[in-house]
Amino acid sequence: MSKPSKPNEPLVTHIYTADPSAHVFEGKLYIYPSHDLDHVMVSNDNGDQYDMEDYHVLSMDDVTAPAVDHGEALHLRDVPWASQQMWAPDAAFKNNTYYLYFPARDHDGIFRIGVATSANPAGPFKAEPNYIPGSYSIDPAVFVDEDGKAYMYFGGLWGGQLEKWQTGEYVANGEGPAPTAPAIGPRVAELNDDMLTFKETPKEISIVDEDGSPITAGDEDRRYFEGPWMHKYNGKYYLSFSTGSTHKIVYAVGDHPQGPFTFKGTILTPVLGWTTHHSIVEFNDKWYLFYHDSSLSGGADNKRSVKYTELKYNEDGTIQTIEYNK
Ligand code: FUB
Repeated sequence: MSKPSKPNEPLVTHIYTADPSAHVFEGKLYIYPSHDLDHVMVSNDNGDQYDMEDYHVLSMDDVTAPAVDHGEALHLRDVPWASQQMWAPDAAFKNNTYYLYFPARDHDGIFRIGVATSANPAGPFKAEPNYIPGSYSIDPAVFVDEDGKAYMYFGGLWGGQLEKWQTGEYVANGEGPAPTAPAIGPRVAELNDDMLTFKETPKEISIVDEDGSPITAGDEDRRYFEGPWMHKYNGKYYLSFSTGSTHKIVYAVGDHPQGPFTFKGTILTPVLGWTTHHSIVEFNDKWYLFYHDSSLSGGADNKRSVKYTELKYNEDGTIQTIEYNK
């Protein structure tokens, strides 16, 4: 049933959706969410409860129009390298092609990042036979800069396995740094023009405080956890992300797409449900935050719903904090 969209209400209620990556393609808003399944799962720190199997793409003609579910855009069964858990995706447009980027566990249980292509922003997408060589962990976000260069940001702690990649190789028992040591940063890699491969070995991004000191691993109100997003505003690069265990969406600003970035503040206070995950998009001269919460399911961590709200800047370019209302 289609109903008009309103701020802070689920975009769709016939399925659970999460981890929204919003883009303007062909004059419309397209949202690339995870598709949470309506099954009972016990939550654990490994994220086993997020056991998703496919993606649906949503679109909106404008922010008051009903959100349209375009149906199954890609299913696990059609991804040769993947075994389970299709987590937070993103999409990009280049070369007259739409690219869907998505994390999933490979047949060894290691999270990798894959890509699938379509001529249509709503899909269906056809997966490449292998994951992106050199990719690992979760939550890809692809940003195409004004000069046409494309960058992938990715990585997530705990279930997202980023702690296991500190040496550049997968270390099965790899653990996070001491609380006083610099936090593990998200990764960034420029993409080749084909948008299917990395041009370089992924690098760790540096996030520092106003004094230039690295944010530490024990600083859970500010350290990177998962869900990176990149947007550009007035020539500055805004890296925003989830703090995971403290459940905030926060941001840091830099002069270059690969950083370093200086921590600035909170964009969204904790939502109902353990995870928080967002994207930021400009549409018809306004800026919007797409996010999710677990209100529709009454608080089930693994049954989330995508919503949006307007995002506003202060004159100095800082972002006004959005107080979550259940
Ligand atoms: O949806 C599964 C995982 O939960 C995502 O990849 C994370 O960002 C968190 O939202």
